[in-house]
Amino acid sequence: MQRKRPSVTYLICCLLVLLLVVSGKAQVRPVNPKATPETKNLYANLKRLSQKGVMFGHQDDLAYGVGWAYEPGSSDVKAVTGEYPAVFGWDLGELEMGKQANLDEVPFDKMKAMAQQAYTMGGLNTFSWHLHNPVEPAKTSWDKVDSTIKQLFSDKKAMKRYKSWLGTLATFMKSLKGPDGELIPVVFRPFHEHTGSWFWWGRDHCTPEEYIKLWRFTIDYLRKEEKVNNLLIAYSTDRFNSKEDYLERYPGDDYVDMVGFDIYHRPQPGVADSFVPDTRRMVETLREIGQEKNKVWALTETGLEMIPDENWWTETLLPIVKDSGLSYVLLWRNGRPDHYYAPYPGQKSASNFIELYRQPNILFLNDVAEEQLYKPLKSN
Ligand code: BMA
Repeated sequence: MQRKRPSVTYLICCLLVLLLVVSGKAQVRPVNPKATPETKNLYANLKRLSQKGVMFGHQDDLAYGVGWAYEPGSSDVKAVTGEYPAVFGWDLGELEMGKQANLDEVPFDKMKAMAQQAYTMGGLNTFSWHLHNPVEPAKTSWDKVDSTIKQLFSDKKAMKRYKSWLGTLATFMKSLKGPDGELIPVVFRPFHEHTGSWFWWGRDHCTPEEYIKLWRFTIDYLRKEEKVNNLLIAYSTDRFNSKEDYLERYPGDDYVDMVGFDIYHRPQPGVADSFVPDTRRMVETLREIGQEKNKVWALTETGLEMIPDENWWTETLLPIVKDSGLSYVLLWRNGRPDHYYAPYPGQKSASNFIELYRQPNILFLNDVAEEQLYKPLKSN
């Protein structure tokens, strides 16, 4: 008996199934296999969106700005451009101490409500943590104590304290809920700027092995003991010289979703300014690492304090982030009239900031809301 040849329709169907399987496999996944569906969607969307443009972010944007605080709806970025940033940065420092407000006086209940607002509007939240020293809890992040990590792992009382801090952190993360009761996925960026030595977890105060041990313990504890499944984990250094330097304390591909670094522009009178080429070089190294590891990459903190250069946005920031594949760039907080990193109406660089805002590949909230970060990956 002659065998029937498969029909063209049948072959096309097989091909489509194959394509679906292949594209499904190619979709990037967070390191936590138990990540919530929205967290998985967010990660895949961050990867996709980073091919379209760089999201603009600002620390404490909804909380306060130059000359105002806690006025619902306010934002210095919005006051200048008419639009909110796409990324909202927050810091959990002193949550572990049982305080009602963080180290910069942002009440945690308000922070939670603002993070919910950012999520509902379609933006992204990222949390850093300037935590105190778990061995000597009266000491802050900045009190440089050598060998804290080593002591933490040999001092039962300190370890118990640290676990309770992680419990408090987990409770906060698990209390972030969207309108339908779903957990809000966020980027968690612990133990940052560790290629510098100004925090107790910095380079001069611990060995690479100790840093990695603390990182893995922290992430495992949150995931496995506290069952926190709405975090994307960001590893972010300060200045670095090479790929090897960047990766010296990298805790491993199973412990990191996003690679980033923090870098501030601090021009010195009489010294040639190489901030743009230096930072762009770091961005390129980061891109290489991100591509090799199939992670998302971001400029997790930057800025020029008080922005005295009126063209800073298009002449300094833009050449650093343009066509870089960066997921986002986050400017630091507008804390005081002498400590701010985003313009406010009337500030010297405000009109140049609008030029940055108008760049098609620099994404603010409305561009990003359209992309539906928390929904399954769009096919286009
Ligand atoms: C620093 C400064 C401090 C602040 C800290 C944590 O860069 O802005 O004023 O307390 O970050 O947010």
